[in-house]
Amino acid sequence: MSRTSITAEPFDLELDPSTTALVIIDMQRDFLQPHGFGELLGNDVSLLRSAIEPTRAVLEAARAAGMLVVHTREGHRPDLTDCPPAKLTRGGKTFIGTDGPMGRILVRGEEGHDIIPELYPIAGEPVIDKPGKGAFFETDLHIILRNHGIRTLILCGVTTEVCVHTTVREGNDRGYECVVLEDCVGSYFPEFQEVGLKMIKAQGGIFGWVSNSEHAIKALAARPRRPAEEDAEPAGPAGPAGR
Ligand code: C5J
Repeated sequence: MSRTSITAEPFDLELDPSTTALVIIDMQRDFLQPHGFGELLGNDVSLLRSAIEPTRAVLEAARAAGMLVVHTREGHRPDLTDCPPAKLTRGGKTFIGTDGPMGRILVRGEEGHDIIPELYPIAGEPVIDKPGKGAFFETDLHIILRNHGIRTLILCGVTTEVCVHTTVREGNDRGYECVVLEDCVGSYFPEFQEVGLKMIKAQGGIFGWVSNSEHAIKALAARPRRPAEEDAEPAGPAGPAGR
């Protein structure tokens, strides 16, 4: 056990990097890239893209700390048999499975469904393909986390009030301590970003904690002192010889 502490709201959280996973939600081309599906719908993708660089920095810190890193993608089988009719034809319109600027919308294997190059997974990092908004629903995320002994989740990704929020709620109900990094999540709607984060940390942290990339990187870089290092401490008036 090598515990460290992350500065967070509503209060600082102790965590152990060996039992903490970085979970990066749906940083997919269609949601984030200019000329992708998100922009085609009239959204300002720069509101999401601002999360890329801080997330990349946290990803680097998590990899350096040897932490489990999990990526998720929202999408469906090419035959759409795993897409509920209510999702497929929401409001009488059909987007999922139709042709978009980067292939069929939210269909696995299509260019737009894949993760943006800046945050692309490396070997050994599980990629969870999820049919719903929450990363636990109809996926093997929970068993993967349990098999790694994970207790704490650090969350980044998009969108704050939809897939990040749903995953935090699911994770909290399953007993995980969930920390959302406010500069590493994004929404097409600034007011949803603001209130979405407030909702997580309200009432003493009803769903979890809110922190930021700087605090997360600091916590992950804090190397706890090993007993051998403490023995080597120079002896002064307050040192071992003076006690
Ligand atoms: C995600 C969405 N990833 N907004 N999906 O939040 O539909």
